Amino acid sequence: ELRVVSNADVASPGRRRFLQGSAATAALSAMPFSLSFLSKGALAQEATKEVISGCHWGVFKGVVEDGRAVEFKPWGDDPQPTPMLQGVRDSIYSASRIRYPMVRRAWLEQGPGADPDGRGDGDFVRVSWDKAIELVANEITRVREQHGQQAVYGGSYGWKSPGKLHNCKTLLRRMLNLTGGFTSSIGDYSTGAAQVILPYVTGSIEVYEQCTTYPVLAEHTDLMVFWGCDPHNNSQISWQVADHGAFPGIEMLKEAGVKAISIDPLKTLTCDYLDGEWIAPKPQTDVPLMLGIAHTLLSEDLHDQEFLDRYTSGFEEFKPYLTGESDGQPKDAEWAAEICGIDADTIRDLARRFASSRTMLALGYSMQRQHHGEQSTWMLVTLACMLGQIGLPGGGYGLSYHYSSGGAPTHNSPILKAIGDGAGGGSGGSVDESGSDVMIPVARFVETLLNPGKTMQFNGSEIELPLIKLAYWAGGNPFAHHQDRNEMLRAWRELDTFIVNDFQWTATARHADIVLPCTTSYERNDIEQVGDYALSHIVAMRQVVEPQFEARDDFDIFAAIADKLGKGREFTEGRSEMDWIRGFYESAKIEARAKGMEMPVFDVFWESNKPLAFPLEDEKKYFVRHASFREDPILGALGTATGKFEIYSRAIAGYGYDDCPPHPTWLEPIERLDGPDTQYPLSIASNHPRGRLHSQLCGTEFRKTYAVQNREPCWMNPHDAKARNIKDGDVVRVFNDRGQILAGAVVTEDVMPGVVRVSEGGWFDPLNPREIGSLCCYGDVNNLTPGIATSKLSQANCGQTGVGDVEKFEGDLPEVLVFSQPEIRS
Ligand code: PGD
Ligand code: PGD
Ligand code: 6MO
Repeated sequence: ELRVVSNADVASPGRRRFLQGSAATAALSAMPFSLSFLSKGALAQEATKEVISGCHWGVFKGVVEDGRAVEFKPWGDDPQPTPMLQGVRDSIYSASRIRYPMVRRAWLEQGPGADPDGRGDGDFVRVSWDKAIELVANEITRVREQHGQQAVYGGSYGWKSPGKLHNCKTLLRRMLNLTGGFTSSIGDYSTGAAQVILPYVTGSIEVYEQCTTYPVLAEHTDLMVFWGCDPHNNSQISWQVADHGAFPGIEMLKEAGVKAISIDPLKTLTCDYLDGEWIAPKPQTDVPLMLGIAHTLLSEDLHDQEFLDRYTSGFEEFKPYLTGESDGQPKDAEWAAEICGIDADTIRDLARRFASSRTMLALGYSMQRQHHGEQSTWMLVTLACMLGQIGLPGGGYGLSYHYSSGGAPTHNSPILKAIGDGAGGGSGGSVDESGSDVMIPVARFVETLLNPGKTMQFNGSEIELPLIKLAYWAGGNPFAHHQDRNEMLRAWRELDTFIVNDFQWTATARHADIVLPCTTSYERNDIEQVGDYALSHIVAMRQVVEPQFEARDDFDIFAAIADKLGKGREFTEGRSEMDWIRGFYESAKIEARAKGMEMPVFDVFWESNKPLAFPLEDEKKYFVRHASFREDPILGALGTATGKFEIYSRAIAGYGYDDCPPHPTWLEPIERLDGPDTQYPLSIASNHPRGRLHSQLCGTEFRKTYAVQNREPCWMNPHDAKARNIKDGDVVRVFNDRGQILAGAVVTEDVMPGVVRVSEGGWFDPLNPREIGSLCCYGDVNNLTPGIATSKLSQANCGQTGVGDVEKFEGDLPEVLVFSQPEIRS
């Protein structure tokens, strides 16, 4: 392994042990120093080679034989490689690969906006790259001239590939910023509600911040509560290159004998691994469950009044709601039991165990991706405040244990810079100098298309929804990620033009007017850090194979468009791919030096074919979240208005939103299992898939490892299956008023009765693309979910809200076509 030389490591014997066995200096001096020509054409010509690279799924070596990647071998230091890596390799070669620039025939022949119902029917015409770039550039100009720059939407949300240069989302914004302006998006689909409410409650967004580390948990925690939180599934991937540090972390808990409880409608992988206690509430009823626990703490005097007095504000305003003094309904265990389906004794028992143990409440994101999703996160923090263990080793709450290996200790590493969006931001929103750019909450794009000119409340401000005529997506799959597919299809008809860069024929690409084929990150060079929190290494993402067919890098595509619009030089700054990568590395090298570490020169790093390791120091290894605040609530004050945890928010009270009251509150969602006005008998869980990253890899051979009759799996409890005469392996139709999909039944005790699970990310494959409401033949769950917002506060998505029913599919089984090339007549 290649490591930095740290002055501190050499000087201080206490820290030296982190380098033991690594032979840092030896590794460096043994490195063959070879300067090479690092251009694309210069890919080594040996018959077999192994090339280091990285992706959302981890660091790997691409084994290349005669120019073809035959295997992606996990890196030797990966503590838990994901089996998905084989699907990753296949994404280069899969049948769903986009080969050439394509334009929808009606759009090409009749112009923008022609035959909008025909989007998705596969009638594309192949064009040359020159033609495609010209069409795109001219259309951007036309829309800006006719409708204003805000009519161009470049908010393009999604899980594009990692890499500091080939960040297609940023590159799209860079091109649009430099050539005029556009409407952008704010927020994300992952934590849209939590990231807006948490700054009011804890003073920062928290959800993407480091948790108390696993070594601390292993030593101090008695009880680890995984509340809708499944690190063993969700940390298979990371936003940057995955380190998989959650796996050894969870193993430490197991070895230390930490007791685990999983509160989840599904039996999770983490619960299984830790042999945890499984408590299955009805989906979307966690707020009542938390309130029932809180009520027990209060009524049995198990809450920490001293903590509440010293470190929080607003408990006195919340208390009358909890006791029922304000609305006549005590939120006691009996009341909660009635709603969430967990019996009152269990609820009281949970309260007592939480209070008598060193308890860590680990919350996932699913519960805030629900109607009124702000409340569950707020209520969990409130519960942790009442328990009074925040800032103590192993106690309190953690909001990213399941995500990108939060809790895996952070190394002492510099931060790699990245290409900017042309407006001063690395990858964030766009603020045009003319000030005319608009940002809309990311999940409200469909609402915007349907309601131009409407005023929307958002986080204490008002937004006038712009008229959008052109949307450009790069690095996301809205026809997978957005809710209420049929409403979305209606909204899409308002667009004149939809342009997509991707490397695979997703439903999004199929619904585009202009499709530009890009490279996968295995066909270009880049650089990235390993671990979103761990930051353990810098890895060269070296090109594994040549670009396939006519694929081009997003960088080159956007540079060409910018050039057509007169800003080519500004876009590239005259720098090549390797110039940029070298530049990012060099500035990290300078930062590292300031931290007392010496990174090898770039060429040594690049040619080493190894990730560069950074040291881990005690202070960060044993990090305790909010310890400094607990130590000194004045000097370490939180970023909230009062500097304390806010159980009541004056700011939110001031907004006066009916769907987001000023303290955590149970609000009925539009629908839920056994809800008062709910029409359907089953709750639809749309968890993140075990065998994919959202929709990524659905088009690869890896699908065969989980698909049932080539359909997305639908997990059902035996009780619900039997009642519908459904057997394991049957094709079923899952439906509600919003839509209908086919899926393959998996009958399992791992899902509670009343809940079916169809993971998000299945590719949308309408039987008749021209018909809204048509049956989806593969199983895109977002045909069934509502497109509504969580609340006026955060306007986030409600992907994990939804009910429906399931029946055995008896008709002629339609073929799944979405994984092959669309019909091409050229
Ligand atoms: P991905 O499948 O990752 O889904 O939604 P997102 O759109 O991120 O899509 C990424 C796309 O980018 C893929 O089509 C991939 O091929 C493409 N891509 C990858 N690399 C590149 C590149 O270098 N260049 C270009 N041009 N394209 C590239 C995810 C979103 O879904 C998220 S984050 C969440 S948390 C939500 N979760 C749910 C949910 O829990 N339940 C429901 N019902 N719905 C959800 N939707 C959301
Ligand atoms: P989910 O799988 O949707 O993941 O992280 P998030 O935590 O949102 O849900 C986690 C758990 O919550 C599941 O076990 C689910 O059963 C449970 N759950 C659902 N509804 C409820 C409820 O009402 N109450 C309770 N108590 N539990 C509930 C998502 C995160 O994962 C994100 S945002 C992204 S972008 C990444 N996506 C993927 C991915 O697509 N695939 C994998 N393998 N890993 C990922 N990691 C990341
Ligand atoms: Mo997400």
